[in-house]
Amino acid sequence: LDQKGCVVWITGLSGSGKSTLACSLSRELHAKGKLSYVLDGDNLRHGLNKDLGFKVEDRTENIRRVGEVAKLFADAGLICIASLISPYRKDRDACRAMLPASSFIEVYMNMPLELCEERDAKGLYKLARAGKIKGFTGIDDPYEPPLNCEIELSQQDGVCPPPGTMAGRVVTYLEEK
Ligand code: GGZ
Repeated sequence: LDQKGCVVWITGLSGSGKSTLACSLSRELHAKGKLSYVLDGDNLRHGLNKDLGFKVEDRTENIRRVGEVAKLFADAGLICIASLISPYRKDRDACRAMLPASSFIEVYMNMPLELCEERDAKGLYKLARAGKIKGFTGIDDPYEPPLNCEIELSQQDGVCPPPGTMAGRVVTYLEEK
């Protein structure tokens, strides 16, 4: 396998496009003959992490477990793409600390809350606004943006770049490293 394993950690609000980017990135890498594997927070919560909710301690444990699994994939030589809200800086930093420097690439989906809320694919923001979900990230639960991420993706002139374009930015970064 002529590739070095690493973890691409995508953080951001619900609805910011993390899963879409993860999927697009995985495709782009596949097209280049690179092996990758996507660990998606929402999916893992149906299996590995189904005992966890959204309290601070649960989110911390959720991220810790995914960080450990991501490390295993990276050790095996894969590009592991983890997409989780991962709202706390210290939890993301703990995952970073599990890996050699430069093997953890933090990607921040810096999209305005208004955009995420407008998308509201699962209607969760609406429920959170109505008080039917408590502790929803961005509404009544915190999100701590990265201070030193490797890649920050945001709107350009008020529009969100297409997923393929954003994935391309990550691929370019990986190729240059
Ligand atoms: C945030 C929540 C919540 C609360 C349910 N807060 O957009 P989605 O729906 O499909 O993805 C979100 C997912 C978040 O799981 P993560 O494992 O990524 O979160 S964390 O990293 O914070 O542990 C959202 C849904 O779960 N969801 N309740 N209260 N998101």
